[in-house]
Amino acid sequence: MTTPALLPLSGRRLPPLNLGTSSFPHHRATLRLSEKFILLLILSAFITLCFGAFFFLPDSSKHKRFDLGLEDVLIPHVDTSKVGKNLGGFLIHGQGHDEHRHREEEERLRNKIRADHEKALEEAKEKLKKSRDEIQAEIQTEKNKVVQELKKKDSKPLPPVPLPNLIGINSGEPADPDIREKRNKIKEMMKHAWDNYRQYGWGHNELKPIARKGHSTNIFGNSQMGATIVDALDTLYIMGLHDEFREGQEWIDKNLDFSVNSEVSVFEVNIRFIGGLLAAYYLSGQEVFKIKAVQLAGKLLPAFNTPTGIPWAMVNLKSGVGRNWGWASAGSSILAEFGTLHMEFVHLSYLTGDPVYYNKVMHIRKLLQKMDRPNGLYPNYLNPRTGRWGQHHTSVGGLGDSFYEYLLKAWLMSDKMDTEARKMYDDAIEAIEKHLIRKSNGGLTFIGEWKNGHLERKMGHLTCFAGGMFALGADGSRDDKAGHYLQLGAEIAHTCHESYDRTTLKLGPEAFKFDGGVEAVAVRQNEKYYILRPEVIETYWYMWRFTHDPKYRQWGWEATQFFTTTSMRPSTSVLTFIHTYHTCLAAHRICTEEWTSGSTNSMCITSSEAIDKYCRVSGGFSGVKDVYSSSPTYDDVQQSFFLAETLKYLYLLFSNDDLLPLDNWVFNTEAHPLPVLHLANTTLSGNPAYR
Ligand code: DMJ
Repeated sequence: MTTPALLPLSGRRLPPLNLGTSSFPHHRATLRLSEKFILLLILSAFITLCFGAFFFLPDSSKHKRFDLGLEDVLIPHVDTSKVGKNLGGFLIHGQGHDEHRHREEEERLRNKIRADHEKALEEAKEKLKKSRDEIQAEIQTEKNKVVQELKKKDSKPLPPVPLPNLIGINSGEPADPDIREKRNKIKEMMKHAWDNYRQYGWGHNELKPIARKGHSTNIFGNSQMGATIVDALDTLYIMGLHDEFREGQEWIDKNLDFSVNSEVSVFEVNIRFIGGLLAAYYLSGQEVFKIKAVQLAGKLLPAFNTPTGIPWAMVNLKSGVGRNWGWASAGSSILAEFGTLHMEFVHLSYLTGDPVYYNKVMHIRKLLQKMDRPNGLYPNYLNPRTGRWGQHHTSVGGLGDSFYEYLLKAWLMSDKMDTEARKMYDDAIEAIEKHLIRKSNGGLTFIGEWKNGHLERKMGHLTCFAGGMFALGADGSRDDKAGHYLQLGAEIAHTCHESYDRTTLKLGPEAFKFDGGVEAVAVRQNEKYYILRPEVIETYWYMWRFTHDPKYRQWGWEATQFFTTTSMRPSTSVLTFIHTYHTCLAAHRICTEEWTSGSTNSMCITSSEAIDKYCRVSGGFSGVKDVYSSSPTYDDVQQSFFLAETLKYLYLLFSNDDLLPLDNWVFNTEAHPLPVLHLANTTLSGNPAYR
């Protein structure tokens, strides 16, 4: 390889020197003695010149050069301002007395450093005399001391804040024995999910119920942060599973540590961890949850260090370095992610008396308010460096969904004082109704996705939450269109129920179309899965609370039947697997027939019990890969949101309305209830810590 190839000079290749074969043959690699001598002479002349030049430099520049050296690190400068006014010029030549003192001072420091060095060497020698185990034990003790110190520092008590009105946290027992039985069934399912996680996945983020081991995804980074524990706490609490709640609390107290070198999703950590911890704090009053929530929030704050203040999607909890998802349009942050922090961050400021969290989310809101919106719609992508929209895609499902939800809920959570949020919600919903909501040929109302001026007639399972949102926002809507929005909520609930009803398993696919003769059915294979998502049941519950139409409980129970009837038992051999699977199918068929004919004879009940006994995955609950297949395969993941949301909404659906009444509680997007704060307008002046 030629030299230019190794060291390109400003990208230009050097032409090969043509010295002639006789004077400098190409194959000769060494220099003659005389040539070496000349080179050495040139080199030594050059070095002498450099040294000489140094002594001709003015004094001040000599000092500067020394200041940058090792001396600067080892010998701290004497602070002249502290030494006394008269000594201000103590480094200037010609002031003999000062120079003398300076030398003395340096000498003293040098001696001290020498002594410290010797001491350290002695200690090291002593250490080396000890056994490997002894040294390791000593290191561990030192480490523990540091961790304890840090913990003490982090666990400083927060300023006392008056707790908002916490009503309806232990109620909801229905009088009707049938409803009570269903409610108990949901509670038992929660216990099944929890116990298996406890046994096989404890401390991991999620559970693989068939492999019976821990599971995680990149949203939680690479460390085990017990996502299921944190996400499940408030569901355990409202179901009265207090022993399990205490187990979770103990784990959090002892093990939940955020000083880990792990890159997590800011949004997911906020809605699941901070939301979960705050809800657990409000429900139980246990300080540990509040303290952990605040510690974690501190770790998320560096994500906001972008030129616009729009946070990165991911942040490393240890280094604070943030970045965006590689797949997002033009390096953008995602609307549903940076727009779903408001509720939790307002609560953090309320509880700590520190406005930093509130300011971060209000800054996002103000920035969004100022931006132009194509057709009044918010695109899903916003670049945090330039502050410009990415691709003009708008969705009420994935990438957009909870941004709209949080506008409405910010208003509700402020006891309807945050009218700015309500206005933004009303404006956004009007544009969505105009451009995204349509009726299919078969009369089903659906919410499509806007892609560069074109409406894609497809709706996601995630979008189904919007039925509940419309119902929740009906009261207080612009031009008093409450009836209209309640009706819209009912229509979305109906469409989403249809998407369930048109499948073999009576469970909804991830996305379904309204195009080319297709109505509420998934077309692509990769849209046919169901991963225990909550959105449809969430909408049933809101609709139930606002209308008390029994069909919503009936629809919720249909879904519950699936969870208890069509899951498959893990098997020790292929034969048992096939046997179990056929038992499941057969039993499910009998049960479905009995159910649709409205009969509740003992055969169905017996079958149902048998199905529960034989068909439920004994290691927990799993999602399925194809809801249209009569022989579905399982994804082997028990999502943490199944415990946080799906089972909670089901439990609430079969509870009385006095459990977590909607006048006092607002659910974050992960179904964690946060109390309404009685704040004056959008400020935090309701909190004495701010006065
Ligand atoms: C949950 O984590 C939250 O509801 C989020 O807003 C979006 N979807 C998942 C569950 O489907």
